[in-house]
Amino acid sequence: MFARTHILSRLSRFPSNRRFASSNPSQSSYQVVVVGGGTGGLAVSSTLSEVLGRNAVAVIEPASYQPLWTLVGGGVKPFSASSKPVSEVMPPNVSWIKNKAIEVKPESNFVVLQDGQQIKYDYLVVAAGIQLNWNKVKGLPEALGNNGVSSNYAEDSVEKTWKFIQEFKGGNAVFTMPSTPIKCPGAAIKIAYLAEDHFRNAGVRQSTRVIYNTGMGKIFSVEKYANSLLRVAKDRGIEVNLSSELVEIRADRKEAVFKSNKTGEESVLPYDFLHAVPPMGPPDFIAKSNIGNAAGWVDVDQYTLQHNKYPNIYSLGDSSSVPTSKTAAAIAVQSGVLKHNLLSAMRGNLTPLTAAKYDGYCSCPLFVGRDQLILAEFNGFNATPMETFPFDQGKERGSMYFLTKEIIPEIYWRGLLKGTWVGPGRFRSYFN
Ligand code: UQ1
Repeated sequence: MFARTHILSRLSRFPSNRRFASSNPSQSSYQVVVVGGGTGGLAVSSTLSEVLGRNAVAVIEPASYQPLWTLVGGGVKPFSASSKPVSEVMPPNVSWIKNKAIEVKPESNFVVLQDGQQIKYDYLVVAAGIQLNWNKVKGLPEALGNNGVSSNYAEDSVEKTWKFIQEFKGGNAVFTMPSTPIKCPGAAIKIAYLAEDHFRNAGVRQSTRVIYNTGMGKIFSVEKYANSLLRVAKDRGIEVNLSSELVEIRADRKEAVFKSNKTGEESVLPYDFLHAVPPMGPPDFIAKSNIGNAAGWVDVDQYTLQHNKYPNIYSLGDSSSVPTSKTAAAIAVQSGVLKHNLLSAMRGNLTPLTAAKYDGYCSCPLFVGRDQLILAEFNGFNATPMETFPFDQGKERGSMYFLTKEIIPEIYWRGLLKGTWVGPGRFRSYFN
């Protein structure tokens, strides 16, 4: 719920930040440095910069961030609705360092930028997102955007998805999902449902095979929604193949090569349209900085989001080791927890008793057709449903489609990025 007043009520307890007050653009020391100006970085820095004042909080972010791409690729929203320049979403009190963090020195409390500059911090928040590893699929980087191959995960091919879907004349429409964690794990299959819906309306469905090949062993991590997705796939004649990982695209022959994650066997599938979701992984600088776990994600306590080794480091969102799905809804709840705990730590008052704890909440709005959506909400720690509304959210509904298409984008831009939306927990308590 909207937490601004809650957090700002503590404002007066903070000493003003005179130590760092400076308009010097080459300032190289901040109370809080946030690596990443995506959803998590902005949600946290909005509030912290308001509480701590000017020149206290820096955000290191080289590029822009665009959510909503399933809807762009599916022809539901224009690209312009999905993207805003970073300058427009950066909180006013934040010092925006338009550069890339290449290493953190956790023993010395500074971040190294690409140009060699060092930025010192008292507290560090890592919200660096997830890395798209296009090169891990042979032929994919070259194929992307041409001859029926697209991805909603690439800025320069997301609009091609919709173009290719519209131009599709029948044949094999293939949708892929890797076996790695990905951001927005429903995205790979949502676009299959949206495309299938369009093929039906365009009169090409009968001459089309719609094939969803996922490297994962399940269609969805939560059984309730997995069953819903399988039911819809069956009704709509979408072929679902599990443990089937895209390993190569031979664009010249319009062939995709899949490898079974069970037997290791490879098979070739001709395609007329292919939507690829690339393998993803943690940003490389985390392992290099020795702040990651064995898999390379920032090693934090899954409840408090505080680093397991360095107490002045926190992390949320896709780059953290928190073992839940990588969704914006999860970031909303995590951002509330992180801000509470970081501000408590700054006051010298973070203890097991005062710490806020992330409850594992995640949500995936699963489009299954032009006006039907299954709003999956669940505890990512134990894969059980955690639904907000007093009806069965395993069923596809027009109301949930409307909520996701029209209301959640407003919550995202005006609430989450401004630091005031920390998830629907209060509504859930009210309805249930
Ligand atoms: C949510 O809070 C959120 O973050 C803004 C999303 O990301 C875009 C979501 O998709 C969802 C479903 C929620 C949860 C919100 C409600 C109203 C159930």
